[in-house]
Amino acid sequence: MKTLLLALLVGCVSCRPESREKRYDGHQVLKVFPNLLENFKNIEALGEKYNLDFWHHPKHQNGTFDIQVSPDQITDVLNDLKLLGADTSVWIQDLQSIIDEAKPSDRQERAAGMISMQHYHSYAQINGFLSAIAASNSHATVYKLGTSLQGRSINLIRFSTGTTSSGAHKRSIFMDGGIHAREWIAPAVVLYMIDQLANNPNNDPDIASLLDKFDFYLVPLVNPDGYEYTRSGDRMWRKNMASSYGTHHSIFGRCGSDEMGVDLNRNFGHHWNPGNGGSYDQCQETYAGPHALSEPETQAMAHAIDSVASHALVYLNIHSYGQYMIYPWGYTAQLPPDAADLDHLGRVAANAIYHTHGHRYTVGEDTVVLYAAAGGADDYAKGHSGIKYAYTVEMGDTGRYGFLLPESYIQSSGEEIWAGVKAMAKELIQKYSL
Ligand code: 0X9
Ligand code: ZN
Repeated sequence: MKTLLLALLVGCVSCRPESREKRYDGHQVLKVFPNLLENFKNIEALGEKYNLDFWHHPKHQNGTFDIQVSPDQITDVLNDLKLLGADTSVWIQDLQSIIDEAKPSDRQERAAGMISMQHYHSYAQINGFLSAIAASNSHATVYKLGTSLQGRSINLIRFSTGTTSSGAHKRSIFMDGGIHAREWIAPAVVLYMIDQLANNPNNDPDIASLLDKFDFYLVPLVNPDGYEYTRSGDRMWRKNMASSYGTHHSIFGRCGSDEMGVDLNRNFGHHWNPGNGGSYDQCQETYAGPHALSEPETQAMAHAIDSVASHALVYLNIHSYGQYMIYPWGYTAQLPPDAADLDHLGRVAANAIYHTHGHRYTVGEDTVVLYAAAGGADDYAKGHSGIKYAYTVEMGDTGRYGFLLPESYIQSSGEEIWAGVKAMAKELIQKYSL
């Protein structure tokens, strides 16, 4: 018995561990032109029928649905689309090869707490970076906002040089990334901005004057469990790692995975409604959760947003892709009363972004520019917490790599978003005579 056990153990030591990474060989991403107005609904219904992952929804008839399709579905889906009279073209022929092309390099480990801004990093490296900054920078403090479902800390770093000259709390700018696991460019760009504030690598004279007027709150990784899962399990994962909610419109296991996940950007509590741009179905990418703020990640963020609300002027919920600077409401097409102010400041940012690397960002209200979706962080920050300038930023690109932006794009994305943030801050300094 002992010998057998030993043999088994020895056998396992020499065998290669089976790769648990989900592969996307032969999966395609289609660009689908609806052509007819009624096809917006028909194509959405097709998505439900085949449980498809919609990477992008068009707003206008000349826009495209970007739809990921597995090899066993492709013939049926193409047939159904043809019957509807929609035109299709294949954008990504083989998703796995794009995933491989945009894979992070292995040369990113550096001394403790030092990370390169040219690479995507693990949860542990990101936390090491935050701790190293807090240890060496007297203006920086790291706060733990909460714990994810799998036990990871959700951390915020604050930069503050103290109160205003009259002793009041400075106005604040709050930014977060990584609420959607697969949108790697979002945490990378939040880290880029943290690096600018902490280390001022370009000797930018603006940094000191910005910190003189504003406190900055940054959360690089809202959804650490999902993010880690995209690094080692499923590169295309969007949600958190919630297991089945049992009775909730779904049969456990039906999704082909034990982790069904909640779309954290459908789970916030301002007019939460799965039927409005989200889903009651756990298998769907936009599952809104069993009730508002059901997830520890959204609870942590909601609490953090609430606690800065009395002094925060700007909230940026950073995503990819599509190049949009959009503002509430996501739950209704009705504009907030101060929409003109949000539109103006959004255009200030978009203009600065354009003048950095020539990328055009579309500015407008969520439902006008993108689609209706309730339960978003932007709606919560503005509607519940009362932060006036709340935006969703959808970074690049516009359809070459989509969610799979290679590491070589981090630097330019960081530069342009940071230019946008600085332009907004300068505009607010003028407007509020800060
Ligand atoms: O659908 C989303 O959550 C965002 N787009 S993404 O492709 N990154 O998933 C847009 C959210 C816009 N905000 C609201 N609808 N509240
Ligand atoms: Zn997103």
